Amino acid sequence: MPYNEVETASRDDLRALQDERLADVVEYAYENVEFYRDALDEAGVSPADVESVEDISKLPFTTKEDFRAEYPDGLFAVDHADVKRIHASSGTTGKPKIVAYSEDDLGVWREVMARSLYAAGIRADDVVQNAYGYGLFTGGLGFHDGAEELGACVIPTGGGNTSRQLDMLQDLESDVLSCTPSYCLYLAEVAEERGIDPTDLPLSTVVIGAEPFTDPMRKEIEEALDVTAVDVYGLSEIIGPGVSIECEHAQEGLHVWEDHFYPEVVDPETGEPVEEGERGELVLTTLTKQALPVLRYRTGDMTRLDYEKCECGRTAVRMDNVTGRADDLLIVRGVNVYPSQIEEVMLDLDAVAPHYRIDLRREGNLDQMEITVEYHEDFEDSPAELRDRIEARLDEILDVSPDDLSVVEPGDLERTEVGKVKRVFDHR
Ligand code: DLL
Repeated sequence: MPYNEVETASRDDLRALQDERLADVVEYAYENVEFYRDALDEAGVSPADVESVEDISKLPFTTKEDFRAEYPDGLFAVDHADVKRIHASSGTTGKPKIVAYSEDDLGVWREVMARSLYAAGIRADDVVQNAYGYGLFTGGLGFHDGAEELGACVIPTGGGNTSRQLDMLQDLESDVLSCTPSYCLYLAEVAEERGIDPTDLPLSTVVIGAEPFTDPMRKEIEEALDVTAVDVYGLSEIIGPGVSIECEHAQEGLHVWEDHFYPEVVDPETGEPVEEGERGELVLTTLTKQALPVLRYRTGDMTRLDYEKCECGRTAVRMDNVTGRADDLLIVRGVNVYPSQIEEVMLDLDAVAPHYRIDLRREGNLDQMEITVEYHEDFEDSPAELRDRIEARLDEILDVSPDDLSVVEPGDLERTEVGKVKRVFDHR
């Protein structure tokens, strides 16, 4: 039995619910948000033209630039008195994206997060240590509220202070840790430094998200901590964490809670919907949000949708693990390079630790790409020989070779204790 019976509703019933909710939210956004009224008028679409999800592609997109342009509250659909919580997501440049929640929105968020944790195998008798940052970032409070809603015990450690984090894990026997994938690995390293075998920690599940990771990285985490690592996805503009999650049964694709968030996949260049099952940019529409309804948001995240019924019995569509963003693309001397391609190569080699960075510079008119990786602490051969092996593998998958490839000692690359890991440094 799932947490909420809608999770196993027939596709037809789900579609009927989405049709009704989409028509409502379009009308609601049109009536309450000037930005949407103008955008729909300009596109020549009236809310009455949207009767079902078949009509969704008539609607214009919303972009992160729209959030910035409408800073701070231009996208709000309710009076300030009805806004009960604000979060914000800061990009690398410009103003943060401010997001707002009504009382009901907070209820939906709690429910989809509780549903998510339940799908990950977490139950009311579990102890959830929440190491996502508390504050304007949606990770901390999103997980906190969801775990409480589920009835679990929450330890709100927040990000950082890794030594204390480890003490709490051991002393309070936490079953579940929620944090970024890079922090999981860091925690395992600090445990080892303190003479604790990370596989002896009481954890059985880690719920990882907020930044991209590849399957080899997940394997590293599962082995390092002897846990099941479940991928959770979300973004502030839509609600925060809890848009989708893997189920513990299959760990194959993240169930999108489609009764609240309608997913589409489009070609990132043209904005046209891709064929069913093809890869492209994820576009999300909130179906029930009050304070901040969002129509066709271009997430920038690359994925594909799988409508096959899952072995867990849930009917909600599954999205692929997001390993990259449409704007992650690095153009080096005219050649396309995705950081996830480099990560896959590195992590496929047992001798390489899951820590790397890519530095891009321009010398004269020429792009220079430097890659730095750490060798694994168990690796005892020559780093020079390892370097040659990595170079040969990179050669196979990239059409451009790094100008400099350094293999450094374990621990040489800086770790991220708080917030999201940064691996690409574009100095151009
Ligand atoms: O990162 C919400 C979140 C918190 C998700 C905790 C999961 C766990 P933002 O800070 O607004 O919100 O960043 C959203 O992070 O568009 C993706 O690019 C990336 N992202 C989030 N989850 C994943 C994931 C939170 N599981 C942006 N895999 C999104 C890959 C992810 N990327």
